[in-house]
Amino acid sequence: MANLASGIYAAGLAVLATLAGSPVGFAQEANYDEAKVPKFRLPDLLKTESGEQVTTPEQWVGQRRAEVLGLFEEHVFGKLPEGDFQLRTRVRSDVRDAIGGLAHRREVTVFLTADDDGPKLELLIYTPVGGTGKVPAFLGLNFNGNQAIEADPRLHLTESWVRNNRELGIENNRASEATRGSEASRWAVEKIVKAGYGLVTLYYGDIDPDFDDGFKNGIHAFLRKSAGPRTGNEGGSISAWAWGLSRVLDVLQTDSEIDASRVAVFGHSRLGKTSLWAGAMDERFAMVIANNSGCGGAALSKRAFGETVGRINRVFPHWFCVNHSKYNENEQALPLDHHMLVALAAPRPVYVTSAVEDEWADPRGEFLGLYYAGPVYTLFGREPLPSDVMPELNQPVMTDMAYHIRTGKHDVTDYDWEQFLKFADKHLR
Ligand code: GTR
Repeated sequence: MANLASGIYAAGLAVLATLAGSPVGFAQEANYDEAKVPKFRLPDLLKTESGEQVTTPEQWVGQRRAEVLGLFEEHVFGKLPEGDFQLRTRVRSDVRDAIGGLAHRREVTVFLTADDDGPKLELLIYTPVGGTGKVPAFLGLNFNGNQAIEADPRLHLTESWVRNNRELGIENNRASEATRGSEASRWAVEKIVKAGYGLVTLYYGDIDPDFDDGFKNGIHAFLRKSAGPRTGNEGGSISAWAWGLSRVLDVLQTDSEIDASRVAVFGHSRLGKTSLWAGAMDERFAMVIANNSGCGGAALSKRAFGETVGRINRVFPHWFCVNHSKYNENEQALPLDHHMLVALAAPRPVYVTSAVEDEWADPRGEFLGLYYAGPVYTLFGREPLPSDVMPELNQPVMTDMAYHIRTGKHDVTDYDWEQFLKFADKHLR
């Protein structure tokens, strides 16, 4: 579904361009010159707020980790109320002939309350046919509804709000039949089940529609105590999407085919920012994968290359907490940087990717965000990245941390999935 997804990406860029006055204005404003990256100093990951040096895993687990998590709650993503939810599931469909007979495919509705008309999430679950025992799995949000994963008319067409996309006949925020299979190229279902893994996905708009409505809809309406405008450190959409991923993991705890203790949380782009945040907040995720996650994801904010904090907050005011905009054109004042977000995955295996044509996401910044999380892995006796030199194109490095930069544009490709599967074979088997 390269087309539709890149359509969304391009739409984001178009809004940016409009805000900047013209596409030319936009292009001129973003910095793509290494020589113009400001001098920056990363906060010390291993120094506690009271100035103590962290030298043991116990100090990280007992103190520093919570401090770092607190910084991201306060200054970046915000915090959401725990929520008073009651999870119930109902199977919508169950077939064993999906993906040319390779996959057992289930559609499962997850209700968050006792009320069928209340908030709900629609899961799409693939597991290998003929498997013995529970399998490890990938869990990731999708951009267009579950029907976009495969062009199978039996899949339920999402009823949630979707972005207008004339190219796919979406005029009025209702998904059209034309969206069936439109995201298929981003989900290597066949490779995944053939390798013996499950795949669980759901539409991110089921959790929170991706537009700024003042937080009246989605899970915010259910979780928030007040209906007024958000303030300070109240969680935005990324926190909501991450919250939803944890609810899916709750449900998977009782699944008969998936081993919930071996679930990798995966996401692309805004959903890669989300997978990092979900993995940070919920340590039950066994592995964290952030594909082309860019600004607000693995990329260092203080590098100010490609997308900046000011840009992202202006175009997507609902993604982060209100406090995050204090750092618009002021990244050096951030009391954190995104190596600290990646470090919250430690000691679990973590995979960050870039695409060479995705300069907007700052490939080098993504690599360094991962690299500088290394000391926490070392603390746990895990193997960090071997060097601060970026690997060559299409030459993944995999220790307990993994990185690759591949040919091509902002996207998820079969190549990416082949590497995730190798990494998972190393760590989830
Ligand atoms: C862009 C945004 C990026 C990235 C992308 C996406 O418009 O600037 O940070 O999140 O959207 O999610 O597709």
